[in-house]
Amino acid sequence: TTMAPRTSIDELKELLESSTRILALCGAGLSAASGLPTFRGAGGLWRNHEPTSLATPDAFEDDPVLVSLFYAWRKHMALKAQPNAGHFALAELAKRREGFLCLTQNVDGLSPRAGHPAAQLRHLHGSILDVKCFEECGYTEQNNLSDPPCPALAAAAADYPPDLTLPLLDPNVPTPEIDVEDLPHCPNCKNGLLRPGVVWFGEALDELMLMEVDNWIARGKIDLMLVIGTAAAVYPAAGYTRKAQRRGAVVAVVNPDADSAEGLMRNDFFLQGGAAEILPRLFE
Ligand code: BJW
Ligand code: ZN
Repeated sequence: TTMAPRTSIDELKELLESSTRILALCGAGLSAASGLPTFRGAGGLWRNHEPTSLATPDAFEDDPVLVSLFYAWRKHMALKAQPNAGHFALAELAKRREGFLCLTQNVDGLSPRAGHPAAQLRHLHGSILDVKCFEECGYTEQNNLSDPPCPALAAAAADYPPDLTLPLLDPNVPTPEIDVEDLPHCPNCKNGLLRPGVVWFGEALDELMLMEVDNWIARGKIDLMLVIGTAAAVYPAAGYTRKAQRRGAVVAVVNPDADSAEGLMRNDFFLQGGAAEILPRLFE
């Protein structure tokens, strides 16, 4: 429709109260107030690289040192960051509402740290705290907290700004010289390099997880779909909005940027603002 979306937080609260099945899709904007940069738009560059150009198997193949440095830095920031009021509000909603499922594209681990019950949270794009073998021998390691990930990458830590509010690594500071052989290798096949347990462009999302999500969606009518802090430009994640609409869901977008919401086929509610401000008011 061409109708302007509703913007009343009280009206959305009312709908939320009467909803039994609620689905959320979260993105990098949810963690913005924790000091973690988003992918697209201001502040996204790392050493003059687009973060999305580093998030591919080809980038790792071409320059494993560069991509490993990028993820070592991202992991460091994720571990230093604290969950914000938006993560806590979603975690509280999950505890109060059995019929709430939260799909997050974020790999930073802030939702679990806010106490979000695991049964009501799916990490569509994996976790930056997980490690797996690049050669796909099947080796994986969960919740690896080592920061930096290995001694060779520790050299780069000298380069980290002490304060997360500072911009990303200075592109004028030369990339530390690291030998590929000194990057962490797979203890299982002894051959592959270790890589973060995230989903890169061109890689499949976990099949079992996708099935679980589809089963949840198929179980019945969805009353409300919350689209929080995401440009909804990456698939299959973005497609859940459409799937929820087919199950009858009213779509509510929480985003400071009106243009970001435009990409969705239709949004019945648009609450303009930061997730850390809007979500606590919505769920209180
Ligand atoms: C705030 C805020 C505040 C700011 N409060 N909000 C269909 C059509 C076309 C292409 C495809 C298609 N299907 C698949 C594809 C290809 C591709 C794709 O989608 N490409 C598109 C770019 C078009 N998809 C894939 O490749 C996926 N895999 C796949 O499809 O596999 C198929 C397959 C099957 C079988 C075998 C093999 C393959 C995988 C996608 C993986 C995405 N991975 C990344 C990197 C993860 C690791 C890492 O973290 O480094 O995931 S890319 C990056 O984008 C990351 C994010 O999760 C994801 C989404 O970004 P997000 O969260 O939306 O962030 P931003 O920055 O874009 O937006 C932030 C938003 O927040 C903005 O709106 C701001 O306004 C807002 N905001 N402050 C609230 N305070
Ligand atoms: Zn291996």
